[in-house]
Amino acid sequence: MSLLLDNQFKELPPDKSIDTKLFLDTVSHLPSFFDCLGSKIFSPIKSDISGNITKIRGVYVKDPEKYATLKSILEAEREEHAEWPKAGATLALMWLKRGLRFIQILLQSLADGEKDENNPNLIKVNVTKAYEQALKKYHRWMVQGIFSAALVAAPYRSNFLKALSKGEEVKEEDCLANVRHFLVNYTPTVDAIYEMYTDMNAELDYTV
Ligand code: 0SG
Repeated sequence: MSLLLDNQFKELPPDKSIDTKLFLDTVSHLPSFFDCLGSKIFSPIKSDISGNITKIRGVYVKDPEKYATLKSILEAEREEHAEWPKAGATLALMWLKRGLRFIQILLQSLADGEKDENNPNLIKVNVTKAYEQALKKYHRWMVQGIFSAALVAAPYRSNFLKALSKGEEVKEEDCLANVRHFLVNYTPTVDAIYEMYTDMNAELDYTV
């Protein structure tokens, strides 16, 4: 079985609204995946993503009806402040979506067969591509240093694909087919969150 397909995202409705509970239930499976990667260096990344999810859920549970969609949470928080708050679920989702974009680009790059031909069992080219496109511009040198350390600890391609298959020996092609299947709903969901931040002018471009 595939770890990704066990936690498949649902197809978006035509208006691309994202059901908060469904979204939170699906993304909350992602942090445990870091435990399969075999290095403690991933712990701060796992904590960051878990913290984002906890924060969004904390807002949602206060009034599940009012916060039924991710957009309704942003709208409510926008109304409470004179400008977009550097706090709350709006901030947590802003960072979470960047992590989700990183995962999307990494998986897409693997699914597309992008490789370092000299080191075909490494995933550094895929991880670096994801980092440069999704995260790097938000990081100052110290956080970029965490990335460099994580890159050194990145698992071999074969081990990464095995982890995605929950430790089972699955043919590479079958595993990549599962990755592609997972991306069918995952990518539009991440795109829709990005579109929402753009349309609502909610993106904050500072660095950490
Ligand atoms: C398979 C190999 C994988 C390699 C993985 C490499 C990944 C890249 C490494 C990047 C290192 C990131 C370390 C953490 C950085 C954090 O400082 C930033 C900013 O964090 C935000 O800061 C918090 O997320 C916010 O939390 S909140 O919920 O309370 O709102 C908030 O604290 C904010 C501070 O805001 S301020 O007060 O300044 O306004 N986080 C990131 O950059 C996101 C990192 C996501 C990485 C996703 C990697 C996925 C890997 C998957 C592997 C399959």
